[in-house]
Amino acid sequence: MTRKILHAADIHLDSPLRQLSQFEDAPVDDIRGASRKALQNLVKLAIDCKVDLVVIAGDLYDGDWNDYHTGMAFVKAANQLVAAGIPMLVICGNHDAQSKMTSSLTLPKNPDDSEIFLRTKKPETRVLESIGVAVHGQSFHLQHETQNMAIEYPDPIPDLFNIGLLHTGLEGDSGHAHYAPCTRNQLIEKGYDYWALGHIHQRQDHGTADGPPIVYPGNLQGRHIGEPGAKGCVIIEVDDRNRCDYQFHALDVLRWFLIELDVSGCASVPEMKPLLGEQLRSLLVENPESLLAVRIELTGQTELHESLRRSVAHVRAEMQSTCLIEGQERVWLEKVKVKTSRPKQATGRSDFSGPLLSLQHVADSWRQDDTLMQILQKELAAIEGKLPKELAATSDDPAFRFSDSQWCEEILNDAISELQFLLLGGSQPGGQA
Ligand SMILES: [Mn+2]
Repeated sequence: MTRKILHAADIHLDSPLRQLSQFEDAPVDDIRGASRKALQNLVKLAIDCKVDLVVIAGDLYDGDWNDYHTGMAFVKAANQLVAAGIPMLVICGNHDAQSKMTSSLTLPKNPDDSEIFLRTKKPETRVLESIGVAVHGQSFHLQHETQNMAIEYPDPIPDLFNIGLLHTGLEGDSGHAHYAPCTRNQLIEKGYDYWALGHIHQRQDHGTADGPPIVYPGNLQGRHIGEPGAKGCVIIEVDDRNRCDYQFHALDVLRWFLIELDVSGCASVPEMKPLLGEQLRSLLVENPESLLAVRIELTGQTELHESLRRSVAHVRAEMQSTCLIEGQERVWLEKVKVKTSRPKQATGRSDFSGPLLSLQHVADSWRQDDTLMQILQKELAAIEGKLPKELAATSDDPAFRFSDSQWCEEILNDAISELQFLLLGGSQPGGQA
C-alpha cells in the first residue's frame, strides 16, 4: 500500500508581510491575504493529490489573533480536509504556544473523531490504523520551551510508518532561538522513519544517507526579504515496505528575491536599467505564476557612488519604472539599497594638502587603531538596546550592525569619502529626488 502524507510547518496565519503594504502601489489585497491564500492552496493540493494525512509542525498561528477571522480561516481549512476524508494532526510551536493564545475556536474533529491538535502535557502517539501510520508529537505549552522534548518521545511502533512531529531549533543552528533543543543524533536514535520538523523557515533536510529524513519544509509564505524564494510544503510518499521519498510543492502567493546589480560598468543610472531588465526577465520565466517582491542592491566600485547615495529616491524611481515596464504587472519593488563604493584609487589620493591631508591622516590612523575601533563599538552598542524591534540586530534587516567590525569600517570609509567629496566642492545633484 502506497501512502501520501503532506508535511507543512510555520504557516503563521495572518502574519503581515513586512515593508509592502505601506506603499500605495503595492498589490495590497494579495499581500494582506497571502498567508490565508497559501493555506487554501495547501488544502487544494492535499485534496487534488489525494493525500492520506496532513501534519503541521507548529506555528500554525503567528501569535494571538487580532480577531476571530484568523481562527475562522483555519476552521474553514480544517473542515474542507475533514469533509474530504483527510485527517490532520497539528502541534503548537513557540508562536502559538498554548499559554500565549488567549482565544480559541472549537475545531472540527478528524474523520476518526480524534482531535486535530496534539496535547501539551507530554508527548502522545496517534495511530492511524487504516493507513499504517503512527504520529508521535507534543505541542508547546510555553513559548520559551527550553526542555529537550524529543528524548521523551515514545518508542516507534513496529511495522507502522513512524513520524516524529516536532517544533525545534535543533542544536547548533545559530540564527534561531533554541526552542526545544535536541541533536540530530537523538532524532536518528529514536528509530522513526521520518522527522517532520518545524521552526526553521528555510527548507532543509538534516538526515544522513542511511538515516530517516529530518525535514524542515520551510514556511508556507515568505514574509520578508529574509525569507526568499519558493515556499510551500512537502508530500511524503511511503511504499508498502515503509520506505519513503518526498517532494517539495510551492504554495506561496508572493515570492521574495534579492537582485544584486553590479553597476561598476555603468556611467549613469539609465545604463543600469538594462542590467535590471535582464535579471527581471529570467526571474519571471523561472517563476511563471507568482507575484514577485524584489529588493535591489547596487554593488561595485563606481565614480557614481556619492551621487547614488544622495539620490536614492531618484534611483528607486528609475528601478521601479523598469519593474513596471519589464514586470508584466507581477513585479513589485520593495527597496533599493545602494551598497556601492568609491573606486579604490580615489580614496588613497596623494595630491591632498592642508585640511584634506590632515583628514586623510586621521582616517588612516583610525583604520589602524584597533583599540579605538573597539571603544567606538562599545559606545555604539549602548544604542543597540534602545532601537525599535524592527531595526534591532535580531531583525531580518538590522539598521545598525555595531558588533560587525567590517560594517563599522565600511561606515567609517563612507564618512571619510563623503567628507572629502564635500570638501572638494561636490554638491547635491539638483532636482532629482
Ligand atoms: Mn515559525
